[in-house]
Amino acid sequence: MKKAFITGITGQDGSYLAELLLEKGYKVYGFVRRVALEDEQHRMGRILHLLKNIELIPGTMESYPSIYRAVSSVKPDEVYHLAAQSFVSYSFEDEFSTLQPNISGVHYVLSALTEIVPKAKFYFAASSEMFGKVHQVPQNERTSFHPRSVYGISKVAGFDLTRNYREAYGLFACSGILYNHESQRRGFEYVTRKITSHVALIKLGLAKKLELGNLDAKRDWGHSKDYVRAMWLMLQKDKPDDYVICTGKAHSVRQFCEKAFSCVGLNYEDYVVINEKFFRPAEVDILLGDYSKAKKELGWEPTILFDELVSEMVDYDLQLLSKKGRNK
Ligand code: G4F
Repeated sequence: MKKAFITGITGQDGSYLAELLLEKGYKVYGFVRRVALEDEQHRMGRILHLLKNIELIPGTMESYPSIYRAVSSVKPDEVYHLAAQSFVSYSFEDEFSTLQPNISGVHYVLSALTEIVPKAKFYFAASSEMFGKVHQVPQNERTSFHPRSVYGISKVAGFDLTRNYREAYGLFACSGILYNHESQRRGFEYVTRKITSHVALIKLGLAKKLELGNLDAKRDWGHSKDYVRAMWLMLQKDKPDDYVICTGKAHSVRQFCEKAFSCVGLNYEDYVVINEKFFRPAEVDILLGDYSKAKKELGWEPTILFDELVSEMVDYDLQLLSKKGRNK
């Protein structure tokens, strides 16, 4: 039985990836903070249904010995490094708690693998944020990086570390340059979930308005379930490489609002209010990817596109709130 080790298993992508790997017959190990184990209901909401089938190893990404011990005890065949401070906005508020932990996390995992299981396959969650102030539209694997946040800078460093471990030490190390990917498991701080949860609140008469920042930013939004499949496919290849994973379609935050409110028969213009506090010091105006390489070499294509994604999220948030109301 193949063994997979996932950092960030409690997050949106970690939970969908764990489901996929279990379906494929893997033994799945998750690296989690000790506090998560002490507060299952709150911190492990996305993987509660999987707890019987996976093994959790407590530790911290900030400590090399902690990662070394976990990798030594599991001796994984495949490693998916998803853990990071991944909220871009927060990286402007506190650069220090994003830059160093995000970079050292990937470095520690790469170093431990090289020492303990040099034949293991490694996946790094890179990001389209690395393209930042984009040098071309759409972006592909050859587009140069121009990150616009400390978060983006940390991902460029992780991407370079991953490539260097591949080239210098022969590690099977891949980066997925993933564009924004969402789902009903997305955190409420990201713009998509913030919008769909407010649409539900407003529809049920529990809120009157939705405060947002830049409505003109454009993103290439896909579904997390599709994107974790791409992660797995990268590690099934004979040779490691880096891939752009996206839908090839961009929409603005305004269009997301328009669609989400229209799902419940409302007009976003009646509820959305601009608040300057949600603007970023440096914005990424447009991210639009080209997934031709992933299609050709991995046989990967997105199956859930914008309209379906938005309605799934709105429907889920409506059900969630209605259920909470009934349980009161
Ligand atoms: O949903 P967001 O916070 O996602 P962002 O910054 O694009 O980052 C996400 O995608 C990256 C891949 O490209 C990942 F690497 C990263 O970890 C994360 O998953 O913001 C999307 C856009 C931005 O342009 C932001 O300025 O929405 C705009 N926006 C407008 N009003 C807002 C808001 N974003 C948030 N979070 N909250 C607002 O009120």
